[in-house]
Amino acid sequence: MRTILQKCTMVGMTEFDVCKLRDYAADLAQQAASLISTKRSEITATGDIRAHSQTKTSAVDPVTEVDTAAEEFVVGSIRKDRPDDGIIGEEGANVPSRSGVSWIVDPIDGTVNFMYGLGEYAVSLGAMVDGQYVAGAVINVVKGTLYSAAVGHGATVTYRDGTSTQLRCRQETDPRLSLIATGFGYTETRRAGQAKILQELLPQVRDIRRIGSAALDLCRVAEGTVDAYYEHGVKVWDVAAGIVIARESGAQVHVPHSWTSDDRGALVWAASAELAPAFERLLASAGAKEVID
Ligand code: LIP
Repeated sequence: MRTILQKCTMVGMTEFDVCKLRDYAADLAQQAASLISTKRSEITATGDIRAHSQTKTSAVDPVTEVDTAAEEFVVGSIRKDRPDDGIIGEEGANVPSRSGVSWIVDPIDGTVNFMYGLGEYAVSLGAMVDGQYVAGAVINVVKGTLYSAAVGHGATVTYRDGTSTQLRCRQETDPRLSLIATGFGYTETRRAGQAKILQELLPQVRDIRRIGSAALDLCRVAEGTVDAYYEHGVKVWDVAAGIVIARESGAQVHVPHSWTSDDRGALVWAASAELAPAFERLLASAGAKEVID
């Protein structure tokens, strides 16, 4: 199997370019976060943000004007700065790539938290080269905490005060002592299936955290504030950046072979190399390795 560098080189990229993709994603994510904060303040100063939202796959799957505006800003910036790159965005952006690089954009991951004013929502920008996740950035919009990574170059967290540190996942080995992040879908059928799995898992782990952003959940695995993460039915834009950040922190991240357009509830999970074998057995015993419709 060709290495990532070989793949990057095949499309005329160098190892250095992978870091440039990371840095571009980090800068653009910070700009988008600033836009989101400003727009949220403007809206909530005169009324309820729910009046500026619609729904997508179900009555509890929202999209706000700010999601759309943020994606338009990110797409416009990429089209101007990197016109040959492709773009796939949660809110509809779909631009083919001529350079071999494609950007996977979630303008607000954790939209329900954004609507309710819960401070756990993020901008997620991931870069794919030849179908491989190679770089990405995730910023917690409220806290200003920026996570970024480039394949082969580690993962870093930079705080609002400018301090930064390398990310290393925790190395817990026992699932019974592990704090597990997860999330739930937007349809009754999938939530019922997810509840059954949770009922099996909960007695066998330390505890569960459902925070509401897959992108930030993978960053929590990378920084060691949770030991593992699993979820069915997340979309590639939720996790494209978090996959690189978690992997570069030393975690294993398992994703579907391909995210098809149909909404199949495939499993994404992440854990440290030390925990992964036992956690995978636990997921399998709870029936979590199967797709949930
Ligand atoms: C969210 C995911 C989260 C999942 C939510 C939702 P969105 O993405 O990041 O993990 O549990 O149901 O799908 O919709 O806020 O971009």
